[in-house]
Amino acid sequence: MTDRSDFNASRRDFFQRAGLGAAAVGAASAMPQLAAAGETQASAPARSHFTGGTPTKSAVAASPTEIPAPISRHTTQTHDIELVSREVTAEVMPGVTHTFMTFNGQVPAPMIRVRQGDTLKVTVTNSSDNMNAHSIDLHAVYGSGGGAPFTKVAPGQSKSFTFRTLYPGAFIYHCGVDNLDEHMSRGMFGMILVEPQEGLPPVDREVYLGQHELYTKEGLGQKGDTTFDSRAMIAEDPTYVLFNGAFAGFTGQGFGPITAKVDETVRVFVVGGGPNLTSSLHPIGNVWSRCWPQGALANAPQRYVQTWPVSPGSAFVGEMELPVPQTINLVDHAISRTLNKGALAQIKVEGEERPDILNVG
Ligand SMILES: [Cu+2]
Repeated sequence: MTDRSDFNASRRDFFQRAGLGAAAVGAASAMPQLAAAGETQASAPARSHFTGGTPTKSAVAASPTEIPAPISRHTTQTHDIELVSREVTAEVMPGVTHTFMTFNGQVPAPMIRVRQGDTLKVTVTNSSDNMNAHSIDLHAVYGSGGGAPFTKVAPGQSKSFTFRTLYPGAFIYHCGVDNLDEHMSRGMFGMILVEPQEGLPPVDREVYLGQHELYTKEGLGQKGDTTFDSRAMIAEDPTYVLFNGAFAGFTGQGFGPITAKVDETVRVFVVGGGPNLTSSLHPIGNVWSRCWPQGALANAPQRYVQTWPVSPGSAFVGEMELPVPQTINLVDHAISRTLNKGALAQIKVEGEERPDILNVG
């Protein structure tokens, strides 16, 4: 049975502390231990730029800052890309587990970062202890099914194909089997970033997130292992809406926020795993100074955009300036999904106050 009262108490408390929905949530409730845990994590030694700690073995959440470095070379290259499908049981939130389907054990799948004109040999291996067939469809591929027909592998099998990247952009890749909607919901998606030949403008930090929704037969927050609910998926009524497979993972209540410093520029890559919901991606207290909707990097960026839809089966690249210290809540501004279902990640910007820009009182 779902213990909704406990769950809602913790949810109200959390979002109140996060500065979200304060008017709607009423009085603060207990769970101060979570705030304390968040403070400890925030002061932990840095790993890459992500100081919130490494996602634990019990989670599939990919660290949002452990991504390949920007490309500076001016020549083409050939890459061997090896992806292993793994079905792993991990926590959606403390005490709630689900058997995710993944590439390489993480959600989103590893960012593949190449340059326009590069050649990729992609190998998909299906772990012998998996229960399902898997494959890969990359939206950076000219050709049948984006590679899915050539890479469908039963447990224990391995298949490869080779393609050349002819156009730039940030694209999704995902499992392409017949019930790919379920496989994407359960985590089988990631980004392939094909940088334009001239590269991307330099920034101080880059962040990688994947939004998707998970459909379970058990109610929101119900403890224990959860089973996938195909009916709810077809009705597009998810239990959880997540970044990186975790309920509000990159916050003080989860692994800790992503960190940055005043006067930096941060670039955020978001891949829309869906399988059904379009994210209304908004950075609360900031704006996308430059963004490339749909990850279409060949176009001039849009300027000063508040919210941009990130469709399922697509991607988004946006950059923010950080003139003042603040905690930026990255949300799906279909806001019930953030307030109730977990679609929240935080970027904590540290540095000197700028009263000439923002002065309280
Ligand atoms: Cu699959």
